[in-house]
Amino acid sequence: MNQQKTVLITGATSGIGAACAHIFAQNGFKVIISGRRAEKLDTLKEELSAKYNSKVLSLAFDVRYFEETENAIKNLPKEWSQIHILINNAGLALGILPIQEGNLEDWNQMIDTNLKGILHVSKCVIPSMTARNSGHIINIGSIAGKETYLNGNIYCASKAAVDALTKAMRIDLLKFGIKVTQVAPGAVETEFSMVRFKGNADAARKVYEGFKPLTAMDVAGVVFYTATLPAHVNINDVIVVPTAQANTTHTFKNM
Ligand code: NDP
Ligand code: 8X3
Repeated sequence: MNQQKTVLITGATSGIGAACAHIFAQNGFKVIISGRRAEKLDTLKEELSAKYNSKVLSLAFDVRYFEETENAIKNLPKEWSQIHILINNAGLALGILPIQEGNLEDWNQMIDTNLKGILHVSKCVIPSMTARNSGHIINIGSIAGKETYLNGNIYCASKAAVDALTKAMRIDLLKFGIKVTQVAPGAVETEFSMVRFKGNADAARKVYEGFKPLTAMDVAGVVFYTATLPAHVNINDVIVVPTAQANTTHTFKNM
C-alpha cells in the first residue's frame, strides 16, 4: 500500500533517525537517509536493502548549510524527487553549562542544527508538497522544548523554537492539506548524551542509570504511527517519555 511513498529522514546515521529508517523500510516505503557521516549512511543503506529488500537512497549533507542542503535535495534523481514524508530529526545538544558560562560555538551549532536545519530542509521540500496539495512533515522536538531544566538553556530554547515552528508551519500549510506533527521525546538512549558530553562515556552512561530509558525504536514506532494514519487524521503533537520520567526534572531512579 505504501510502496510508492518516499520518506526523507534527516539524522539517519544514528539513534532515532536510524530506527525510523528501519521501520519505514521494513514497511515498504522508499527511504532517503541523510546525515553528515557518509560511510555510516552507506552501511545503513546496505543493511536496509539486505534486510527488507527496500529502495534506499543515501544523501550526505549538513543541514546547517542551506546551499549544501539545497544542492542535495534539488539534485535528487527524478524517481526520488517527490517526498511524501519529511522527518526533521537531525539535532543535538552540546554541553550542559549555566548560561553565564556557555560556549558560543556550542550555542551556534545547536541553533544552526536544531532550528535552522529544519528551516533549510523544509524550504527545499515544501514546494513539491504545496504543488501536490499533500505531504507530511514530522519534526522531532523534545520534552526540553516544553519545559526547561537547570543548564539546559540553549538546547531547551532551540527545541522550544521547534515547538513554535511546528505550530506555525501547521497554520501556514493548512490550505495545502499538508500535515505537520511534532514528536517530542523524553530520555532516549542513543548517541545523544555522548555528543552532549563530547565523548565522555561515563557522563553519558550516568544519564540513563537507574531507570529504563526509551529506545530509538520506541520513538520510531510513534513517528511511524503518526505517519500512517488515514488522510483526514493528524497528530499535532505527542510527548513520549519513559514510564520512569514524569517531566524534565523528575525521573524515578530505582538505584
Ligand atoms: P543521535 O546523536 O543518536 O543522532 C543525531 C543525528 O543527527 C545523527 O544522525 C547525526 O548525524 C545528525 N546530525 C547532527 N548534526 C547534524 C547536521 N549538522 N547535519 C545533518 N545531520 C546532523 O541522537 P538522537 O537520535 O537521540 O537524536 C535525534 C533527535 O532527537 C535530535 O533532534 C534530538 O535533539 C532529539 N531528541 C533526543 C532525545 C534523547 O534523549 N536522545 C530526547 C528528545 C529529543 P551525523 O553526525 O552523521 O551528521
Ligand atoms: C533530550 C531530552 O531532557 O535530555 O531532548 O533534554 S533532555
